[in-house]
Amino acid sequence: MALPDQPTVDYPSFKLVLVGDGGTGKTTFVKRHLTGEFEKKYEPTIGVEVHPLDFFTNFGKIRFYCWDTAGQEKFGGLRDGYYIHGNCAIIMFDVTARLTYKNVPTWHRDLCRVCENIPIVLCGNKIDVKNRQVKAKQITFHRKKNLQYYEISAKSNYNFEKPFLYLARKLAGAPDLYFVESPALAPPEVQFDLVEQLKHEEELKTAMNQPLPDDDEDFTE
Ligand SMILES: Nc1nc2c(ncn2[C@@H]2O[C@H](COP(=O)(O)OP(=O)(O)OP(=O)(O)O)[C@@H](O)[C@H]2O)c(=O)[nH]1
Ligand SMILES: [Mg+2]
Repeated sequence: MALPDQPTVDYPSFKLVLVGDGGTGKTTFVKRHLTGEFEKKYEPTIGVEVHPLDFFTNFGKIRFYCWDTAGQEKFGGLRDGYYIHGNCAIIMFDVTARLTYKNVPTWHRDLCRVCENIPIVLCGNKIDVKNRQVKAKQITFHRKKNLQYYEISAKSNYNFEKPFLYLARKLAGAPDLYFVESPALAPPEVQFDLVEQLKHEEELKTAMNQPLPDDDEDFTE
């Protein structure tokens, strides 16, 4: 979904709404994609920056118009205009800040009120930080709601393409879709312990086979 003053493109394009608490890394994440950063448009009436991010797939080019709010969510929920005509979404939290994970159900509820049945990816960002606060096995919300979950680090580009690939496959109805070319990304700004992260990914896999806790109250200090 293009903004009124944006030229539409002759290949499939989708509105992607990006939500999550302030400071979780939404802006940092979309700005990794250099073309999208260069071509962003600011829409002052709804206080949002829209970054067109292109990806090259074996089925041709695909564009995500990534809607990134300028932090006004701190003043209450986002306006419906932000969500309306959303084709897909990313809900972001910060693995170093528990509260941002606790707030995920609220973001999910607000989103689903306006956008029914759209593909959604949950992203736990900042996995490059040592001593993360939200452990892989505590992350269960996506299983309850049938969302895809990825661990990411915007600052190191770790798993940058995964959420887009998942959404592109769902939107195209093509599980065999893949990216044929990597987008130009900003160079990594942090290094992290990949071996440690692979342990977290293993933990996540194991947790997938455990029974779900009864409710979100299980997630306590
Ligand atoms: N270590 C680390 N820091 C990150 C990462 N991503 C973002 N940050 C930092 O987190 C802070 C907040 O990032 P933003 O991208 O501004 O967060 P936001 O979600 O856009 O915040 P609002 O616009 O207020 O909603 C900044 O200081 C970023 O540098 C990451 O992957 N790793
Ligand atoms: Mg921001």
